[in-house]
Amino acid sequence: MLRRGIYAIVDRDACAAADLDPERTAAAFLAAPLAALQLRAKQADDRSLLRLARALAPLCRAAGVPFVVNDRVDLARLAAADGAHVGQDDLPPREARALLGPDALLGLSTHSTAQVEAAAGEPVDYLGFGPVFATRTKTRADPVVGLAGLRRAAAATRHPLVAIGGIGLDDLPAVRAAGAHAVALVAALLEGGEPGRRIREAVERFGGD
Ligand code: 3NM
Repeated sequence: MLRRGIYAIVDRDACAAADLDPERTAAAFLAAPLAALQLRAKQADDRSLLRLARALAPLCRAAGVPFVVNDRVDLARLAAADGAHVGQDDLPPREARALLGPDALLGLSTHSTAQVEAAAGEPVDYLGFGPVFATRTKTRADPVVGLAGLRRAAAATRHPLVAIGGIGLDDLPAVRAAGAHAVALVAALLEGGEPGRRIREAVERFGGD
């Protein structure tokens, strides 16, 4: 079961663009109480992704934060991560679950109410849902769903929703009110080059249980 709160994504390419080291950025995020920390590295070759995943896994374990690898179930296993997050074109959830085992945290990206409904019987712990707002982080992002779309999706599923896409710190209360169980953030946590300060602000603005 995914905790409520901030789902911090360490995006290797976004970190590089912000002149931040991904490992240090992860360490800064982990000083705050998080729902999870995800490693995302779309441009990375397998070896660098595995190396980075193996560097982040023990940091997350020491902090007591579940560690999730984006897209790559195989590398999640090899790095002894707590789980993986798959997209609509990655391994299907059932196959991902078979590789990861029953206790792993498994998430699936969804981008419409139809996809949310189609995920009803899938063996996943949560659904990513977005983009809620326009994002520059994801190339070829799906159409924006907005807060109204998030509200409709939340009403259509029993899975916890992790809202994602273009979400700023000022948006957190509204996104939570629209039914998000957790909120995934990339760019909003890197602005200003002080990830430790931004993550504390995010956790504070999302609010407690
Ligand atoms: N997935 P930012 S939107 C990785 O819609 C990702 O599934 C999305 O980054 C989806 O917080 C997105 O900087 C980008 O907008 C999130």
